[in-house]
Amino acid sequence: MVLESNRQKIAKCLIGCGANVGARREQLDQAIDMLRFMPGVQLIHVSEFLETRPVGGPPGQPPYLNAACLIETTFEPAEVLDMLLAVENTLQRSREIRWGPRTIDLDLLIYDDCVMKTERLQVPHPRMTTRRFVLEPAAEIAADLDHPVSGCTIRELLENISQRHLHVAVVGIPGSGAPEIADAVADVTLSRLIHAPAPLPIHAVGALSEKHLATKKEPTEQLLLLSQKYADPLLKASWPVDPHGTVTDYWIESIRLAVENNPAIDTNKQFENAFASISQETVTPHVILLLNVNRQTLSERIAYRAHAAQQSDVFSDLVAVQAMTTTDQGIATLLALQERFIDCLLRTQNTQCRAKAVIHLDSDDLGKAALDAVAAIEGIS
Ligand code: A4P
Ligand code: MG
Repeated sequence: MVLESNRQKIAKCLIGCGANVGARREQLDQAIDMLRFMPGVQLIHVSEFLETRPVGGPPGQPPYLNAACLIETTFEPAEVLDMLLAVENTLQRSREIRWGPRTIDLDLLIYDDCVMKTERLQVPHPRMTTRRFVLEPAAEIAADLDHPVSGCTIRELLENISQRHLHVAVVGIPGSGAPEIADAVADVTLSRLIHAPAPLPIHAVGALSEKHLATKKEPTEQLLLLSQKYADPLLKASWPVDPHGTVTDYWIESIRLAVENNPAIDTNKQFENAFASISQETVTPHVILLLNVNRQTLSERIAYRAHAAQQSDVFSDLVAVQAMTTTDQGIATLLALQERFIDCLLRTQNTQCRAKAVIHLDSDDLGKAALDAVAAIEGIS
């Protein structure tokens, strides 16, 4: 029977462990011993314990001891989470502040090739790809283990965040707050900041009449000029080697995604080929911070900023779309593009032009999104 054979299936899981209050080493040892003697679990490897700087959470926290374990288990993912929570509870873990000090924290990082998201469990762990305190111990015991979303091994993920000059791209539709989040990350990390050289080519089909559709199509040459402008600061040939990094509030592939399936924009094989050769010359971002905004916030934000956008270039990403986005059709066009970003970055295995580390951030509250973005990038050092 299906149920029976599911139960017999043995899954390989990577578990992340951390502690930053109390007798950290003893607490980690106790947690690992509980896993060792858990029925249905076989403990395969345990990494060394690594002292790390706290990432995110309230300031002034003591340093962490972090470790990773590789287990084999017949438990389903939700059962593994229950087991980890039970071990945490036994070790008196209290939950007062998000990312606050803790006697023990056990995270399910990877469960075979499972990709899932429910209210209480997301696998692979959504923040692991930019966390050195996770990847270093994990690489020690499971360097060749695959991370199912990125299509990379743990070793490759660690190498990715160990580049000397990192490129972090903040990606989102106009109105998602990409310029603001990029500013915040560049500020904190002392990185070079590059704003999009021009707005994305976005037109709502409904906002243009049939007659306009024929005359207003963005010609291939225009799109290629724009693509070249996006590419110029990111050329591999002149990529810096200093350790401060570059933050951009755009991603060159956004142009391709913005024009794809949009009948208001004229693309053809010639465009696709020429675009591919421009894009190939650029550095693929090492990390993408992918912003997600909901319909309500997007409408309010655009309406509120429409006036300001005319007065200054602070919201320059919105100037070009402001006329169309006040319509429902305009908002729908932007949200459809947001879906294509998510599809391209999180749901497909197309890793050629895609960052190895993609962190999904909810940008309805820009203050919180900025804190989460900064924490994701601080986790790299
Ligand atoms: N949850 C969802 N997915 C998972 C998963 N894959 N593994 C839910 C474990 N839990 C998962 O977690 C909150 C809820 O997340 C759980 O009840 C579960 O249903 P929590 O452990 O209660 O709270 P938390 O850990 O404060 O929140 P969060 O967002 O899980 O934090 P993280 O991402 O675990 O980060 N700095 C250093 N140097 N070392 C660290 O170990 N850890 C954190 C915590 C922050 N900074 C750190 C470290
Ligand atoms: Mg946790």
